[in-house]
Amino acid sequence: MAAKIEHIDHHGQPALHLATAAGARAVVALQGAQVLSWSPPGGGERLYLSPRAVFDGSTPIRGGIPVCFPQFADLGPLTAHGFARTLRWTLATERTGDDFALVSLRLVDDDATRAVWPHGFAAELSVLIEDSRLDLELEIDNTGGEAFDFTAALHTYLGVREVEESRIEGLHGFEYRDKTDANRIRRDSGDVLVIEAETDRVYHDVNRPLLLREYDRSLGINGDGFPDVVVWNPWVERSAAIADLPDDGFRRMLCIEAAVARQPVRLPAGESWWGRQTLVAL
Ligand code: TA6
Repeated sequence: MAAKIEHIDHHGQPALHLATAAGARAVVALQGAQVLSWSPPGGGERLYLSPRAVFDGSTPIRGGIPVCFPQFADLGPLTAHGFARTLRWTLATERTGDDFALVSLRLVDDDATRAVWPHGFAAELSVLIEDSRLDLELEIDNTGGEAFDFTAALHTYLGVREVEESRIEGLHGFEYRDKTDANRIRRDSGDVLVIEAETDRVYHDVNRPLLLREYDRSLGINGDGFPDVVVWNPWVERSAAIADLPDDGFRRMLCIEAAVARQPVRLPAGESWWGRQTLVAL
């Protein structure tokens, strides 16, 4: 049996279901080119999708892997995390082999995007599942006549069994901006990062892979092209204040995001940029 890609309806919205012969699975919504689910062969779900996520085709979907573009968070005048996550992307490529399934989705500028961000662009997100790996690659082309600046992220909501029991390894020694503490710049000094309070950090220039350890499973996380790593957990009070997250939602999720945030990318006319995040179930 070869890998398979099916067009499905997911909570009333169009999506793609990817499956490999070995048993890896993923669901990708056309809205935002957002991966909503991923499980490696023989393993359980590795992403967090809020049970209160709204699927109305225009509200950002809480969970999975939102694509933030052309603005990360509130680093500019656009709505938080930019418009890419609320727009419907189009399917550009679907390919399968014996042991992989690949789709790529595209978003290009139109009157509505130019009204808020006056630039010509083409964004393409490729999603590959192969063996125990999920690979996401975002390519941005400047199709307009002038250079533009952007920030971006793959805002990955990892599913965890219990956030306080999870350990992030690999961030020791890196500088970060702490959004929970007036954006102070600090340096990570712990051997591992354990989430025990609201955490909202942009780690700068992280040039090594990370490991997320849980009781009985681990996940390798690698970024390429994205210089920064964001670690976010809203904890008790913020979780309760977020309407599309259950009050205890923070216990089951941990965002480890591949981002370009500290320094915007300046993309000259006619040029391209790409960034990738790879998750490997261990
Ligand atoms: O990436 C972290 C972050 O920017 C946090 O500050 C937090 O607000 C989160 O993203 C979620 O943002 P959203 O707009 O999806 O509620």
